[in-house]
Amino acid sequence: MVASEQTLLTSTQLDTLSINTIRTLAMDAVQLANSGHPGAPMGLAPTAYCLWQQVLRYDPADPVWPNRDRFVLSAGHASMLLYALLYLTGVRGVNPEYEKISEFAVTLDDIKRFRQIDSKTPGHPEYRLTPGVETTTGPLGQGAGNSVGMAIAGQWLAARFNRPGFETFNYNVYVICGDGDLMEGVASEAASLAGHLRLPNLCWIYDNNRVTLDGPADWSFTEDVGARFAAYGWNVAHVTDANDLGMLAKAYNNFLQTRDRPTLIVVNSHIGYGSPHKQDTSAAHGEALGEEEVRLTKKFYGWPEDAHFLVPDGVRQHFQEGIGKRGRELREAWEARFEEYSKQYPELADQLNRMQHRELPDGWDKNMPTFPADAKGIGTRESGGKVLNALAQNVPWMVGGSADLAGSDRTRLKFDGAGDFQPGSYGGRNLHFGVREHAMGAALSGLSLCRIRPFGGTFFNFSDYMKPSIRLAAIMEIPTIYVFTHDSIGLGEDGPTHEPIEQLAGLRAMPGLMLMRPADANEVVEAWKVIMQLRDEPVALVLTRQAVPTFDRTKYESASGVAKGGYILADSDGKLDVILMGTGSEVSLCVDAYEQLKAQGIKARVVSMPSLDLFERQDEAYRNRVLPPEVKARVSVEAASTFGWSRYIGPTGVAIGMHRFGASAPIKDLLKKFGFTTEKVVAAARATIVQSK
Ligand SMILES: Cc1ncc(C[n+]2csc(CCOP(=O)(O)OP(=O)(O)O)c2C)c(N)n1
Ligand SMILES: [Mg+2]
Repeated sequence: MVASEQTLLTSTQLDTLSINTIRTLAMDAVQLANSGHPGAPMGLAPTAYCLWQQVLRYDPADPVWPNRDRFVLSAGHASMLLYALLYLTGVRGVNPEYEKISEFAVTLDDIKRFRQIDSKTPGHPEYRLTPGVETTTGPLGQGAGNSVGMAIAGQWLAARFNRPGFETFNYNVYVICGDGDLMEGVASEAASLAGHLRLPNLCWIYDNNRVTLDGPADWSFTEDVGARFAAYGWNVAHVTDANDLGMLAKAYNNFLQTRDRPTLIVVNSHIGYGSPHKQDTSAAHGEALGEEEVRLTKKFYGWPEDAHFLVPDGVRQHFQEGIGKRGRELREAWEARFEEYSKQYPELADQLNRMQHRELPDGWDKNMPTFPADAKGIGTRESGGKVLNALAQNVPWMVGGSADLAGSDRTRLKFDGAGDFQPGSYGGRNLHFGVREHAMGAALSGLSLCRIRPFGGTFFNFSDYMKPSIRLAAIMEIPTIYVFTHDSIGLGEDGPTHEPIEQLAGLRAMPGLMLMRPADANEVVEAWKVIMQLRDEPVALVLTRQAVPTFDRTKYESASGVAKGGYILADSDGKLDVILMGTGSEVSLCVDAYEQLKAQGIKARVVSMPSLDLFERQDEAYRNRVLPPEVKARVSVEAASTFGWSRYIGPTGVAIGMHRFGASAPIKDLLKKFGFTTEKVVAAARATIVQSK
């Protein structure tokens, strides 16, 4: 039943034809690329088809409609499933300004170029590269984690922006996940959080096919997943036959009726279902089926065996009449209501428009605190919390929280009306992630993808617990904000388990992530100003626990130099003898050493380098002005691994840093033990002057 018979097809036959089109496109694309996973898209085709065609409130003509239902393919290895859906439903493209354009997101030619260089159909779905892809997935569990942030965003937007008669936000978030996703810790953390928050707009669809790459899931995964989710507080529904569209529709309805908690739909399926010839599931898995198996499977589907990338007449039209028509009507009705809403609530509508384009409100940087010179000073976590609270009052869609350390990392929003995001108070702007760093990382991305400006805090050392999510935010180029405090051995008594050593070097090595480690309270203000203006870059703001002096800016240079990543803080007239450079809490050591050297007649310069990433973006003339190539005597000071500093100190420089894990003791003893003293910096300066002669 192909092409010519289309006019005679019943809706059931059209269902089958559409499902088999998805399956054969996946088989053909993987076969041509000789790479990828055909089995998962084949087994999942009816589940995804039913969701898109009958349930999803999504207009393919406008993939950035703010109230669209979100579809997340957490099982990113099944990417061909998503590409087939984007192609068959005719999802349109968007430009970098998030405006829709007439081009299709994915064409049949794109599908033929699956996994090829510069194609719009990469191995795993990538946000930004392929319109219609809501988030980048592939590392298992991450999409599921993102979806909790998207669902939080949905509830928050509804609470903040809906008005009587204007249900501006009521979208749902659907996730397809597999055994792998549900084995990963991040998904468990996220599910636990979603259950606590009773997010009613969240639906995970679990492809319970009982196999993973290595073989039967029984080898490693035997728990009762449904019971686990029930214990998390989720509604759990079962579909015992993944090919039964009636059962699938009932399960989706069950979700739509359940308005007091998230829903897990457990779908029992067989990977690569429909291919009775292949009993060994492994081949249907991480690799192409092979020409012969493709033919046999097509024969089983009643498909012309020699046709490749066949899209029978009527299939795309069928999708247009289903999801296309439903989505268009919903979106158009929404737009008409939004026009009326904009008249009645112009301020709210303006906020939504700015959010959609990642713009800031006017006056976003007003009432910034200023910090007078103070030799004792305050911790940068402290000044950071003050700046954050000032900014969040100016930017109503800044929402965030901490992984159970808000009291320590100072990320709590304390002003009137900030509130807590909890069941029953979804308009709160303080999120309580609990001790779930990884889910926090993934959820922050989900929030950002729904246009909220999210921040999340924890101890810097625990950035490792969320690094896979940070990495994906960097790949996606989304402006998430990570506030990492207790940034060195300076945290003291908690000892080596809590003292970051290699984290600065590690995160600096990550492309697309901006790292900022300001030196004093006024650098913190400037750092936050840079951060707020980022539109397509995540940032790690790294702050101290301990007090650091607030520099006298009448004596030293202005903190506005932070915007250039590195700047001259203190200088000497005439020919320089030595450059001292540092970041964060160690800059004050450089300043103290500078003063001593000055008294000894040595001409030194202090360069504060809060962001090496930003510094590298400055032109050569500026960089050479700050770090003149002819001055070879250089010292870097950072209470962390010295990895990376050789680039700035050169062969005759000295890097003061950590070469082992820290220790548990009061800070003053640690700084002495590990050599973070003025004397040590002065001695290093003298040594490098000699070495570079
Ligand atoms: C974090 C992470 N670890 C490992 C992989 C490699 N990987 C891709 S698919 C897969 C098996 C997943 O099994 P399942 O979720 O059951 O999907 P199915 O094979 O059933 O489609 C693995 C281990 C990955 N993508 N992400
Ligand atoms: Mg599986």
